[in-house]
Amino acid sequence: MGADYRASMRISDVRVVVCSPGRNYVTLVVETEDGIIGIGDATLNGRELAVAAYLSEHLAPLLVGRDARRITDTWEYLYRGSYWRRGPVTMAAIAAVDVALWDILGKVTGQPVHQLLGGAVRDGVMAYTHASGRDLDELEASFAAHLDEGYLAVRAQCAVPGLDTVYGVGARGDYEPASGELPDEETWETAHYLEFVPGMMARLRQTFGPTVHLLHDAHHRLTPIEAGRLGAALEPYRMFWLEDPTPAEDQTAFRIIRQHTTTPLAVGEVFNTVWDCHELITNRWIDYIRCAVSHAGGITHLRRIYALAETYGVRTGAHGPSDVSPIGHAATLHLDLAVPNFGVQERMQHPAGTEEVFRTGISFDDGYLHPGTAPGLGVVFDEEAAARFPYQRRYLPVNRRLDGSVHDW
Ligand code: GCO
Ligand code: MG
Repeated sequence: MGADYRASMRISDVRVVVCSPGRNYVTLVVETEDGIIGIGDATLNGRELAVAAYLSEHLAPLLVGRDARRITDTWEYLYRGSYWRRGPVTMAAIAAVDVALWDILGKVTGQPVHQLLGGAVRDGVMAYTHASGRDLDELEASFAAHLDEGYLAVRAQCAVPGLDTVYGVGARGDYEPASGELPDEETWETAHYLEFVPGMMARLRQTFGPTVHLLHDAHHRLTPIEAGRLGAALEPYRMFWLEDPTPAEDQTAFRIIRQHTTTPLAVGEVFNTVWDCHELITNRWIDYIRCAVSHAGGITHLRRIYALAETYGVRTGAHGPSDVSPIGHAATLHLDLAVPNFGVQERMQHPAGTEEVFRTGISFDDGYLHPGTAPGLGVVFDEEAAARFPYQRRYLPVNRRLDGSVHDW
């Protein structure tokens, strides 16, 4: 057991640590007066210091002296109490506070967070990872390697003939999007992409057979009718999902896509609150909601989004790229274990160095992840190690069409 649950649980210290072990992470550390430490992830790729300042300048003074056990009340205070609601910076900051408080509650009660959420409804969390290649042979090799690692679901991205650089494929075939003192520029032309992708999926289905789950991310680049056409062209390959077909802020775009295809649709990695997706869910325009704990107000808010989704037959597919820190991943996995309408969980390996700063109990066996059973989130954040990896400014790429105009990245 952790400390006596009836003991005072006043928050005595709140600190924000920005570090860059292989890539940038923003971590919130909340300490109670009896020495219990909770941690939360506030990483917002390419805009890290905006969230760090929101936390240290605006939220930390509100937290010191509060009872760490009042998780929902704190969420309401920070969300409703700010007047300026929503948005990625605000909701990443609130998420970090929320997750840190769940971590503290777990530690003080001696329970892993998923027990506090009602207990596990599954033994493990099916994960998908990223295969990518500079051509189809390289993609196929990458895909096969992930199947050998045990994955049952794999996302496939490939360079597109006629375009120099595209989303999901790095210079060496792998992919880590944020880089550079200034943004990299990638190229785009929808016609080239639409011409290429159905053949890529045909080849993967042909090579790897009928049972592997195939995923693909269009990364918010198509118009609704283009997305409808792509979804229809992919129907023979029985995709697990087509992700982010159109720019995500336009919910009604999905009504048009839905009229044209039965390929399952997933969206949500850039959403911050239920107000970004309530129309998508209640109209059943999507099949998977992909918000991340770290960007959508923490466990407290994401479980509400998931509950709404459950009512309308929409399953979860939480965002899990390397820019969600191991703390954010662990929080997501605890929620994944506990919700009935779980679908799949993204898993992208963190860069080397990350494990020196964040030590987790996360395991991966035969395609399934588990966050472990240690009290709280089960993640140790080593502040001394973090200090050895100072922040480095990094940007996500910008996309330009072949005529030079800026396109959605
Ligand atoms: C995904 C996403 C990411 C984003 C990244 C941006 O599906 O994993 O599209 O790779 O590009 O999170 O910071
Ligand atoms: Mg994506």
